[in-house]
Amino acid sequence: MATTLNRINALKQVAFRKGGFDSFIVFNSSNLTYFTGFSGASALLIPENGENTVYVYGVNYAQAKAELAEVKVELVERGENLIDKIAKQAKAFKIEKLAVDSLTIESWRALTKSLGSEKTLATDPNFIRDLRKVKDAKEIELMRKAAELTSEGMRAARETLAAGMREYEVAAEIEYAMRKQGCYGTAFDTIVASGVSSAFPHGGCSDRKIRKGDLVVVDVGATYKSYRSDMTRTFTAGKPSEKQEKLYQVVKTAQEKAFEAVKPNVKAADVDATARKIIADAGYGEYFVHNLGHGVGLEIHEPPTLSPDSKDVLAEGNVVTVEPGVYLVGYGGIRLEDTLLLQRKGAEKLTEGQSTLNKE
Ligand SMILES: [Mn+2]
Repeated sequence: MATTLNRINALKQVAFRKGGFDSFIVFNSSNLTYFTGFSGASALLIPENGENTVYVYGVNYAQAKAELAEVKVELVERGENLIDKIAKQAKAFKIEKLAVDSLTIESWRALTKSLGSEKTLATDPNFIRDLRKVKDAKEIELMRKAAELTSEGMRAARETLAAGMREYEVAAEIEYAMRKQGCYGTAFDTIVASGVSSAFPHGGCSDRKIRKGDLVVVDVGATYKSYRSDMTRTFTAGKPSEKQEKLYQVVKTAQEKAFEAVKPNVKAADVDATARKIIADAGYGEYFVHNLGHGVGLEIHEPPTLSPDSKDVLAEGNVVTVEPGVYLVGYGGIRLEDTLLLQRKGAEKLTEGQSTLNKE
């Protein structure tokens, strides 16, 4: 696979040509997975002149040698210091102006000291963030699969959820269904939040017994080969009340209008505003207490952000969630969420599933 070199070259293009750097060190684990497809790397040194080098500790060395064909694999031996080792290599490559994606303060200090004062060290001005926002064909294929598995999980929730069950039992059914279909893990801790807990956007999943008449927020995500997906539905245990149906329609309309607004070249803040206005006009503006959505990929929350203060402009290849919600503390909450892929003309829903409050 030439994926690693393609992505490294894309970074070189912006970081070296536009940014004026002559090398880049990747430390962030999602970024390392993005460039290498391997989750056990500790650092990746990308010099303008020299070999791209991945640093791994002994525990991951054999796997790195087996899986990484496009970069040099360097073993960090017992007793060796990773930062010193990289600095030494950087000097050998005659590196002058280095960018890093993320580093602890301690490591930053150590690297600065190791490199010496004549070298320039700077943080990535969002080069990788911007690359990762636009998914390539390979990523889209994996995200489709992750979304399909997520939809399977939601289907299981719809089929099994009933009054008398405990929240964790519903979560178990969801995760079992996704696992059976081939998911690699959950993208985040499954949320099954019933009754008063449904009014907390991150209500979690407890041993609470679901009662008749409860609103139940189910937020599910599957991971497939490191790529994630995100989906939420809200159900009632038993027949919904008039108030529940009314609230649900507000959130559903907000989501549908946001779907129509999600397009390339549109400001993410404007999509947020579209959904927020519908909820505000219905009188629930103050109860929509979070952003409309977020990017998804190797991480469950990544750029672009669909929020009132977002500076992002949406583009073809973005994968984002649209998830309006209304939360009435002491009563219950409703959220609807799907993961969308931005195509040239509009958004395609990657997660698929019925959207009704009443399960029957
Ligand atoms: Mn989400």
